[in-house]
Amino acid sequence: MEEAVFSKVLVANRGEIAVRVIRTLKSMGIRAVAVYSDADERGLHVLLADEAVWVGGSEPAESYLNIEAIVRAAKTSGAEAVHPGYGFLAQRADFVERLEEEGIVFIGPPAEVQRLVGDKLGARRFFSSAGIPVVPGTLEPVEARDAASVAEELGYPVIVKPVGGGGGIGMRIAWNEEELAGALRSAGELASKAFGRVEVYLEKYLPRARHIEVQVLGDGKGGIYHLFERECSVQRRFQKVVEEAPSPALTPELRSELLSLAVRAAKACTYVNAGTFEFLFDPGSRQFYLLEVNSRIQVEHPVTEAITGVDIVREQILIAAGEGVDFKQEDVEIRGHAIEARVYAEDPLNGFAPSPGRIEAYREPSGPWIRVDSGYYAGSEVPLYYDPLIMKVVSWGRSREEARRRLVAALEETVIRGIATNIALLHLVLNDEAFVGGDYNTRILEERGILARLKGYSVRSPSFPAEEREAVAHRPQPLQDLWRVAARVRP
Ligand code: MV4
Repeated sequence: MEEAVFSKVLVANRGEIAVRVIRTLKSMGIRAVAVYSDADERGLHVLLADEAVWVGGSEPAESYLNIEAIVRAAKTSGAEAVHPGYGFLAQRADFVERLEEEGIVFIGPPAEVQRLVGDKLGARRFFSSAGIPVVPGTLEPVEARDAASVAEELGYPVIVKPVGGGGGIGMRIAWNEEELAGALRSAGELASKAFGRVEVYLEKYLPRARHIEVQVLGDGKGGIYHLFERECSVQRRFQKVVEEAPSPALTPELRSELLSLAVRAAKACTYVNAGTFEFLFDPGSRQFYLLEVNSRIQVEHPVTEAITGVDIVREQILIAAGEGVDFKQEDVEIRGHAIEARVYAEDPLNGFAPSPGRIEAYREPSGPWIRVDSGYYAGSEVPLYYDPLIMKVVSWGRSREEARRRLVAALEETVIRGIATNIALLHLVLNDEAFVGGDYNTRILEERGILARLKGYSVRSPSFPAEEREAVAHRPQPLQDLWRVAARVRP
């Protein structure tokens, strides 16, 4: 019998990522402890874990963001380590330190690394001094009265970014001086609401750029490894919608340039555990610019797993246990192509408003080289309190086109009733000429008129009588009734 690195790990998250982490824990022979809020008593993650601890009310602040409640759950369950997933406490240096005080291992980057890369302007200064190119812009916060002259110097368009933020929250683009005042105001307002900090900085906005990020792993012994890149240029309001690996934009030469930049950046900040180094690639000048570093497992990690065969969550756990990584850099190769579609509970016909509620009918897609990471099941409830991500559908193919066709087919057989979803948008993107050709950038949704084509669009139905299709849709998949069997969950 091989010895497990930990015997019990607490998963401080919910939904699909908690399910994802629990699955790897089980594959490693580690007991998985779920935590849940009032809204998640019947969450899929609760169902699949070996034990589950209630941590508070439905509001994130009362449960998944409640450091003391999570620490208490870890202590009472006897967990030796905590995996934070993404969001919630994943990038909170104070959480890492609090766990340390209790002798509990945090499965993620150390507090000092979190602090360095979590301060976006500080990170810009740090990486810029380390010789890593960052997007032209300010290295200090910009006062409202100086903004116009700074923008003039950079040249329009510019993008206003909140100092405290991350992941696009509160960012505003200004195409000219008239728009700048409004952009400053709304970026500042959003920033103070979301992060309690009004400071903003300016960057030149690169409208034709592609968003390409590198998956990095620091082994905790000074070794830095990469698992190639993902392209995430399809975003709506800075929320990623479709991601793929490898990037169709890169030649082998550009790829090795990007990868060595990312590894150099990770070495400069002595990166440990899984991290993503986000870059903008300007196809015109063939320049890469570091945007930010995400010190956590990311939603889109499965496309990297699909092309490399590396279980990134497993590597995170091994690194946190002091074992380093379980692969050699020279053994990791890009095999084929993978594409991920994020299915959200949101209503494209109502301004993409969240669409919480009960999932009345539910059929997950399957098929050759299709992976589904979901947090829900037929009959379960999508709470309004959290990220509306329902599931990720990931396809792999020997070629990009094979992966794309498999993903289109998978979306066409997916059924989710009772709540609105963005599946029609995903279908339009995957069939768009620019996407099919791999020739797209961060403005694909606008430039290709995809949002405008959404109205009245529905995913092509197979030649099957509508009533029968409906009846099939409502037949339960096995998981639907699993909760009745699981004694831990009250019926
Ligand atoms: C940018 C940019 C262009 N120029 N910064 C989006 C998420 C966040 N991490 C950084 N993001 C961007 N920053 C400059 N200076 C383009 C993006 C961007 C984007 C912008 C609009 C619409 C879709 C986008 C998709 C990816 C990245």
